[in-house]
Amino acid sequence: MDEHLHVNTPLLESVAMSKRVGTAVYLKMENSQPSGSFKIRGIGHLCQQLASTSKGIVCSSGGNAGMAAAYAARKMRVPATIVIPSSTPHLVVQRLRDQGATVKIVGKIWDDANAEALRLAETEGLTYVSPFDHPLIWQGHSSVITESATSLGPGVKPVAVLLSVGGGGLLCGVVQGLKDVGWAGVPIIAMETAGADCLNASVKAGRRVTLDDITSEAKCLGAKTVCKQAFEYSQSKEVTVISEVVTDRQALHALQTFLDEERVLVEMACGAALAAVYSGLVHRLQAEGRVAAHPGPLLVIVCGGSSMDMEQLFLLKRKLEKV
Ligand code: PLV
Repeated sequence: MDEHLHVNTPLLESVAMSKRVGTAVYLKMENSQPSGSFKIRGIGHLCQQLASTSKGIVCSSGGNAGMAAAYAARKMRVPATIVIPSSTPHLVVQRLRDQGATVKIVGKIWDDANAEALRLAETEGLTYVSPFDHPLIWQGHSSVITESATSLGPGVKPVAVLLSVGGGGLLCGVVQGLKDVGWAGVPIIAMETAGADCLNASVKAGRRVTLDDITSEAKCLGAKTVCKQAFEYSQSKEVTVISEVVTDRQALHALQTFLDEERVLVEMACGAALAAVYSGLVHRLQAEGRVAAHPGPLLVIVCGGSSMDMEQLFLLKRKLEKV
C-alpha cells in the first residue's frame, strides 16, 4: 500500500486567537484526521511499513493512538487489539469497537496497559505498535510540518510551533519536520498539564525521570516517562524546546473557549496546547523574548482527540470547577 492513511488537513487562520496573541495564529486542524487526531500520520506510516503481512497488531494507548491503529488496521485488513487503561472514557471504547478493534482494558494508567501490550506481542506473535516511541512514527508525524510549510507558502516561517506532549512522539516528529523544511531554529512550545508533566519534570531534573503517577485529567498526555529522543531534543542546542505546564482547569477552560470561538470540540490533551494562548503564556514568552512577536505566524498543532463529547465535558466541568 503506497497511499498514506492520513489526510492533508486544513491550515486555518484564527482571527480570535490572532487578536489575543497580537500576531497571526494558524491552526493545523488535526482534529479532522479520519481517526480524530494527528496520530494517524505516524501510526499509519508505521503500520504500513511493519504490519502489512502481520497476523495482527497490538497497540497500547490512552485512546487516540489506539484509534489511529484501529483505523489503519481496518484499512489494511489486519486484526487490531487495543489495550487501554481504565481511565479511558467509555465513549472511546465504543469508538474503537466501531473501528473493528478488540479492546482490552488493563490497569489504571497507560504504562500498565503498555506492559500488557508488550506481553501480548511476545506471547501471541503480534506486531507491537507504540503510541509514540518509534522512528517510523516520528517520520510519519513530520508530515504535519511539511504540509504546513506548503500551505503557508514560500518565505513564510512561523515564530514558533505550539503543541502538546504526552510521550513525546509528536514533538520528535515536529523536530524532524522543522529540519526537513529548513526551519530548525523555530522554537517549539511544548505543553503538558500538571500531573502528566513527564517532559517538564525531566527538563527540570536535567535527566529523564519517571513520574510516580498520572494525576491529570488529560489522560492522553499520561505517559509516566517521556521517550528518550524527545528528552534528548529538549537538551539539544540545535533545537529550542520551551517546556511549559498548565493546570487541568486551564486546559479545560481552553477547550471550552476553543469550542465557543472556533466551533470545534477537542479533548484535554489538546486543551493543554491551546491553554498557552488563552492563559497568556504565549504573551509572557513574547515579553521574555523567547518567542518573537513578529512577523508571525504562530503555528498551533490542534492535535484533536476522540475522548471528549458533551457528557464528558459536563462531567469534567463538574469535577474540576468544584476544586
Ligand atoms: N496520546 C497517546 C499517548 O497516551 C495515545 O495513546 O493516544 N494530543 C493528543 C490528542 C494525544 O492523544 C496525544 C498522545 C498527544 C497529544 C501527545 O502526543 P505524544 O504522546 O506523541 O507526545 C499516553
